[in-house]
Amino acid sequence: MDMNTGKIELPKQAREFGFFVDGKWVSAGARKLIERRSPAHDVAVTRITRCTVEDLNHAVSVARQAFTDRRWSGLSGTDRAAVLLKAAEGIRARAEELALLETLESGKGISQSRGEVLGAASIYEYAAGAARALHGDTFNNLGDNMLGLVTREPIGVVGLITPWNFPFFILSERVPFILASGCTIVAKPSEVTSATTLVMAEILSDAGLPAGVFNVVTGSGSEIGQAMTEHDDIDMLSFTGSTAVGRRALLASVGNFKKLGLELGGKNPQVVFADADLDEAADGVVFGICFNAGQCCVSGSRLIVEKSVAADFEARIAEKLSRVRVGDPLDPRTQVGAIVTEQQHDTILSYIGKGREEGARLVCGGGPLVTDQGRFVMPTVFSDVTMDMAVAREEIFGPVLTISTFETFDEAMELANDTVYGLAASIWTKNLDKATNAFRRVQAGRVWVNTTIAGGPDLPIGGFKQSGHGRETGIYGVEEYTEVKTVHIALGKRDLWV
Ligand code: TXE
Repeated sequence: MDMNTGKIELPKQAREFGFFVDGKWVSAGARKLIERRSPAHDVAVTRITRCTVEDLNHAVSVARQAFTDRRWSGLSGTDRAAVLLKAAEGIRARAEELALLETLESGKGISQSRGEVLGAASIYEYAAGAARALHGDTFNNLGDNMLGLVTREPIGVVGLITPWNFPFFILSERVPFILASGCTIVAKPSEVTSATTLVMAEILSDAGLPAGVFNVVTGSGSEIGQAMTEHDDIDMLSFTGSTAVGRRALLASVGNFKKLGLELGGKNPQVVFADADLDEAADGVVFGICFNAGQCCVSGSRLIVEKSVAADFEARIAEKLSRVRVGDPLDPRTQVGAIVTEQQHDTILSYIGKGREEGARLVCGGGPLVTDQGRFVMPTVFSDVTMDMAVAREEIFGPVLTISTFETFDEAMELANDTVYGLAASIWTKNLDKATNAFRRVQAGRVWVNTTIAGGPDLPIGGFKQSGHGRETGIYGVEEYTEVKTVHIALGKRDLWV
């Protein structure tokens, strides 16, 4: 580490991982490896195993056995909570290792990774409480001869497919809730960011999670991921990723009618009214588009601003963006790191090209940041954007903001809802009536008023429209992984039918 800047050095060699099934590491053996190069430095940092479909099938049968024999689901909520609390301790103890792996594989700034890892530990602590709070319902009003119960049972074996943008945080928004419910898991992280999920398997095992309850297979999405979506012995699939793959998962689920939790894309509006605190709103908008280099499903990528303040607001954004630090993610001062893959980099640049061709006015940015190594994109803003342009309609997943204007409240709401997505929205105004009317009208699973991308595990997350199905986190996030069972208990002597 550089003592003046706090900048961390690149590791000397790539770390190699097997995969984790039935409480043990399985080494790659004769299987192929997938090498991951740091997107910011172009050097190999990890190697993971390209698991086969047989490996997946084995992991699912292990998770099935662990579910059926009730080694986890049969424990009390208190006992499950104890393991989750120990896992939180384990995450804190290995926080620096996790944060570094996350940064090396994803390209996000190390300070952000550290924050996400510690945030993840606190999600496990929240979920430990939820494991104890989970309960059903009783109907004591059915007369003296009948008692009604509604019990919640864990749904079974859960397949978990996670993306590369928040590999550890998204994992942690799901795993402790699934475990709190009593289910068992087979996880498949993104092939470019698998390391922290694998380390988590070891942390959970060290925390006392019984063998076979949390298993990780690694490999390609089109092979292992697709096989998971089709698997007849997986009871529920939680998928986070693109809307296109989410649609495939939905089609594949028909084999055994598995339940699906889907968190997909977004094209999230930032609605700024003239009576907002414009400086704070501009700060929020800049954060909302720069966070994780815009590779964030709840990224505030569509600014919809009241015409009377639009020019002033645009100038504030451009000024603030000029002060955002883009660069080496190993430097703790970096705010915007590298773009995760060559493919994602090309996608973002092609959208920037489309914005120009479609006649949007470039306010700032507009291309890659030229560096000796790695791939970076300058935060980019397009103004005079209309909703027929691709940059306004499609999820870019990069630091590209579009600006459109409105004159009336209704027009603002129409623009905000003019999208197939419905993941998140932010509203900036100091007028309570306006804020309330706006959050009621906007079609999104998460709404922020006078802030953006904020909040913890207490509240549920998920999308409206093509942004997905179901909810994660909060008490809803545990209930999501349960089946509801209705029980009628007859009391006293039966009134005979025959
Ligand atoms: O996502 P994929 P990609 C969006 C974002 C981005 C685009 C493409 O717009 O530009 O998706 O990114 C696994 N069956 N989001 O291609 O392919 C894959 O291995 C089952 C939004 O990386 O959806 C990985 O584990 N699984 C998003 C996961 O799906 C398959 C986060 C996500 O990868 C599969 C990421 C298949 N056929 C991208 N193919 C968000 N909502 O946060 C791939 N996978």
